[in-house]
Amino acid sequence: MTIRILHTADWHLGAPFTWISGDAGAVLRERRIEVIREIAALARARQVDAVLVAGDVFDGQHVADALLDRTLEILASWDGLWILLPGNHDPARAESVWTRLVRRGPPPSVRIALDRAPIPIAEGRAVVLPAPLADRRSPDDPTAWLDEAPSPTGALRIGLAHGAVEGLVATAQRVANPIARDRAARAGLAYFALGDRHGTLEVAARTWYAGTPEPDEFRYREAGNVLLVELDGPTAAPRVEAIPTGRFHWVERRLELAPRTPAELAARIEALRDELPAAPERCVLRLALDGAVDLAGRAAIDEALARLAAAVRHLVPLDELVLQPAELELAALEDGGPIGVCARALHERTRRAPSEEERAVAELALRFLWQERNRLARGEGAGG
Ligand SMILES: [Mn+2]
Repeated sequence: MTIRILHTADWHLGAPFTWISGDAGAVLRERRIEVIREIAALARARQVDAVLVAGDVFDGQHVADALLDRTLEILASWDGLWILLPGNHDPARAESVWTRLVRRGPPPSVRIALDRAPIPIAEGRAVVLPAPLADRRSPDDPTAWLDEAPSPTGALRIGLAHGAVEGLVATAQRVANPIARDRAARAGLAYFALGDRHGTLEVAARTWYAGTPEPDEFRYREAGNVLLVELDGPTAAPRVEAIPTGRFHWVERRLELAPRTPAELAARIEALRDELPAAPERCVLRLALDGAVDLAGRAAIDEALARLAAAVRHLVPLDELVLQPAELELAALEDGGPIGVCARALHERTRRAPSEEERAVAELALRFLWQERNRLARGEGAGG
């Protein structure tokens, strides 16, 4: 009879998003918790035998007690078996987020895989072999024990681990928490459920990273899923369905800009909205701007960026634009008084500044002068 599980990982509950200013951080924090309620609903709707959470359930050891209570309340909304694995963000130390959770009295349907001990599921027709992490970084393969792990005759063997499959990321350094790429074959696993990588990926035969159910970084386009896994037998190929659960899209774009009319430059920024994979309020956008523009173009871009920032959930600008005032613009600043003198001096500064930082400061000052000059020309008065 088919064994059916949900495989998920990297919930990172309590992730602070402190680098995201304003309300967006709070919205993203809240969403990470609410997606768990949707996973519970999926578990019920698809009638799975267990939900396997492959590590980094919590973002760290010091998440608030209130978050632990709320997590238990949400997990209780499905009364089937949850198996939670300690990962590198929430390792099973002597005192940890897990010992705190245990003291709060989780229901029997919530199993925390603190030890390298098989956990039977589906009335013993399958056994989950967990590889909990006890430290943030270890040079040893935590899944080595799976090769020799005992299991009842006839029971399917399902591995559950958190770490870096060897060879997945090219690096000269030794990776922490390495996992042998052929572990599933060596340990006779019908399926190997992994966490750590936040994108969804079939990394080897029978071996999957579920990815995080709610995206939280720009690197992975294929994040935001849970995996419904159906196992028909110890040698049958697993049937894996990626079910989308993510609400927010983390999108990266790069624009190379050259001097154009202000309207054209603003239109380039505006056009980004139509290229987003979802409604702007469901997008966290990192926008790199490269190239050179004049003062009027720069002002148009600033206004367009402000409109874009108001439309998307959060905008992270990586602004590398170089300011190249047109001769006409510099002439317009020549008022025969202090503004003209300052503008010429600042323009020289932008071209000869000894450091990138000083050049940026001089550009900012020049942009400010340009704004003030236009305000005065419109008769609005300084600072109005
Ligand atoms: Mn993680």
